[in-house]
Amino acid sequence: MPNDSELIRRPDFLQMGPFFKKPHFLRLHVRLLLENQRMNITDTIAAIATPPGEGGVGIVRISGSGVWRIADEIFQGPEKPSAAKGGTFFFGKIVAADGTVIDEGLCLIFRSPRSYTGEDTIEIQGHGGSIVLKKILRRCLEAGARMAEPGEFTKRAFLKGKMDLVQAEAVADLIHAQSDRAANAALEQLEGGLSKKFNRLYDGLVETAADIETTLDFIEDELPDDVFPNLGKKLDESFQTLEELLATWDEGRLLREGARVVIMGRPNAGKSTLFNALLGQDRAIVTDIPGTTRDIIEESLVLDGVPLRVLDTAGLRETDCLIEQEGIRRARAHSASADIAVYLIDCSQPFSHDDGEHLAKLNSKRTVVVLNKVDIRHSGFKFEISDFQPVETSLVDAGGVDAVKASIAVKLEAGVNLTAPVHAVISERHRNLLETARAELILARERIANGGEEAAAPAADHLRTALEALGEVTGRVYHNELLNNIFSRFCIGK
Ligand SMILES: Nc1nc2c(ncn2[C@@H]2O[C@H](COP(=O)(O)OP(=O)(O)OP(=O)(O)O)[C@@H](O)[C@H]2O)c(=O)[nH]1
Ligand SMILES: [Mg+2]
Repeated sequence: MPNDSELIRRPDFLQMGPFFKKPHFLRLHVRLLLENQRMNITDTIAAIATPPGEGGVGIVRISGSGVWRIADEIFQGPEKPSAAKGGTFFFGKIVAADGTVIDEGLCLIFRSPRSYTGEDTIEIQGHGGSIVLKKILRRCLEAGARMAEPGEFTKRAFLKGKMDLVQAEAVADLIHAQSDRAANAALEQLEGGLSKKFNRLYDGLVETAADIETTLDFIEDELPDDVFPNLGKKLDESFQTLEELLATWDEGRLLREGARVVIMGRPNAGKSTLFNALLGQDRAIVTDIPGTTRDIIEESLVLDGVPLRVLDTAGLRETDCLIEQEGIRRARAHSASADIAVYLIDCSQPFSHDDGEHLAKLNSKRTVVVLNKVDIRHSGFKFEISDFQPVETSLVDAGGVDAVKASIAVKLEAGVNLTAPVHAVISERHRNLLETARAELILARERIANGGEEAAAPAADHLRTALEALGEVTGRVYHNELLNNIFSRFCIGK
C-alpha cells in the first residue's frame, strides 16, 4: 500500500459533503492537493493509434500543450493547424525537417476540453503502412513530442476529469472483449452505468458518516432516541447496495476471462471428438487408441454471448506411462478450477464404476454428463446416478452437440443470467476494494447497533476506511501505483 504522501486526490473532492470539511480530513487534503500539482502534465505525447500491419489508413495521435507548435512544424495544409477550429479537419502533407514529404493525409483538430484526453489533440490520418506511420511518429518525436506509454491518452483523460477510473477500465475491457455480451457490458460501464452505482454508494456513506460525526457534538442525553436506529437503517441500505454490486463479480469474471469448460472422462469416451465438434474444426487428434490425448489442448469459443475457454484433457485411468500420468494429473488439476466440467461416458460398454467414482468428486451443479456413442449403445448400459440429468450423443456424426451446448448454457446461467439484459459488472480490482469496504461496513454496523456515545467515533473511523477503498474504485482517491496497474493493461496509442 502506498503511504499518504503518495495519495493524490482530484480537485473535485472539495465539492464533496460536509464530512470532508472536518479538520482531520482537511489536513490530508492540503497535502494531497500539493501532491496533485506535481502531477500537472506539461509534456506532449504521441503514438500510433492503429494496430500494426497494413491498412487503408493509419492514425498517429498527438496530445498535450505543445501540440500546435509540433503540428505547424510537421503538417502543411491550406491553413496552419494552430489556427484551425476544433472539430475540423483538412488535407495536407506531413513533411520532414528538410521539407521532403513523408506522407500525405488528413489532420483532425480537437481543442481542449473537447477531445478524448481533454487536452489539445490532433490526429494525423496517413497511409496505413507500418514504415510510413513510424516515419510520421519519428517526425513528431523529433519535433518535441514524447512517445506515449500504454494507456497514457486514457490516463490523461482520467486526470483531466473526462472519465473516472471505472470508465477508463471499460475502455480496455471494450478493446479486449471476446464476445458481444462482454462488449455490451463494457459499453454500459463506459457510459457510466457502473460509476453511477458506485457514486451513489459512496455519497450515501459520506452522508451517513457526516451524520455520525454530528452526534459527537452532542451530549448523549441530548440525542433523540431514534438517532442510532436511523443511522443503522442507512448503513443497512448501503450494505445492501454493496452486496448487490459484489454479486455481479462472477458474471464479470466470466465475461472478461471466459468460462473455463473442461472436458473429462475415461480414455476413448469421445472427448476429443466433442472438443472438435464444439469448435467446428479438426483441432485435436482423434483415434480409437485409448490414451490418444496427453497434454491439455485449449481453444476459445463464444456461446450465447459468453466467451468460453474449452479444454480437452487426457482420459482418466491407471497407467504406467509417465507421460500419460502427467496428462491425467493436469486433467485433474484443471477440472478443479473449471467453471463447468463436461464428463463423457462411453455407453457402448456396460457402466464402469470408475465413472461413478470420478463423478462422485464433481459438483453436479457445474457438471454436464454426456452419454456418448448411443449409436452403438450396449444393451446392458445403465446410468443410475440421480444427481445428474445426462445428455445423450452420437458424436461420431455430430449428433447431440447442440444439446451439449444447451446444457452448458444452462449451467452457466448460475454465473451469468443469459436471458437478463446486459448490465455493467464489477472486475477483480473492484471486488477486492468492495470486500475491504464491506468488512469495514460490518464493523461500523456493529458499533452503531450497540449505540451510545462511544460507538460514534469508532464507527466513523470504519466508514472512513471504507470510503478510502470505495474512492479508489472510481478514482476519487488514487495513487501512482494504482494508475500504473490499470493503464499498463492498455495498448500504446489508447
Ligand atoms: N460409434 C461411435 N464412435 C465414436 C463416437 N464418438 C467418438 N467415437 C470414436 O471413439 C474413438 C475415440 O474418440 P476420441 O475422441 O479420440 O476419444 P477421447 O475420449 O478423446 O480419447 P483419449 O484421448 O484417448 O482419452 C474414435 O475412434 C472416435 O471416432 C460415437 O458417438 N459413436
Ligand atoms: Mg482425446
